[in-house]
Amino acid sequence: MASEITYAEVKFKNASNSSGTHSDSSAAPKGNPTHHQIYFQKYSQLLEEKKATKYKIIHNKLSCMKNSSLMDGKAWSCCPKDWKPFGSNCYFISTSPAASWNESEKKCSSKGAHLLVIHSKEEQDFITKNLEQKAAYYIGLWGPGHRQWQWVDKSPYNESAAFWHKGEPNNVWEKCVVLHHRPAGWGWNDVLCNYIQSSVCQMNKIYL
Ligand code: MMA
Ligand code: CA
Repeated sequence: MASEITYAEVKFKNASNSSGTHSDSSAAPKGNPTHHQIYFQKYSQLLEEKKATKYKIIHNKLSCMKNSSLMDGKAWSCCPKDWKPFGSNCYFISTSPAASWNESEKKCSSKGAHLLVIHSKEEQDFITKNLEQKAAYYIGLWGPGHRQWQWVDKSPYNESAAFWHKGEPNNVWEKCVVLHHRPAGWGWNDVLCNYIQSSVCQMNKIYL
């Protein structure tokens, strides 16, 4: 899947501006080579690697930050414009149109991503800071039955890194999971999969 994705028009940000919130900033990195040189060099490398036009361009604009250390010789870590970077991932909050769990996962998939997979409290706290307390958001956790919870990315479900609301999960018919806010804070609730809700998509950062 990832190998079928190419990216057009890459924008770079100063390494010092690491908050990642101003994704439309196009400030060139300090020193040389210039923004445009890196852009053309990297983009033509990508086109070469991916054999150009055969592949669909999914993300037209990337927002990139200079890596503090080289990752596999890649100097930049990027998220699509309007996605939020955290750790080695990019996150997209999808509010409209709200959709069933299946449709939500399909929408993420069409962006080269999947529904949110949460593996730490820090990750969940970062996401929820960007969410509306009145809404509920599908995450990439579902149960084929008998409380066998599964993450959409096939990573293992770990009970000690599960953040269920008190009293949840509570219903065998509720096989999909939302992240939502209750007076005690943010947590997970099992719900019917045809429930129409917002969602959060996640993908790995793109390293250039
Ligand atoms: C209640 C509670 C949840 C359940 C939803 C379904 C509002 O919360 O019983 O566990 O999933 O209802 O709407
Ligand atoms: Ca429930």
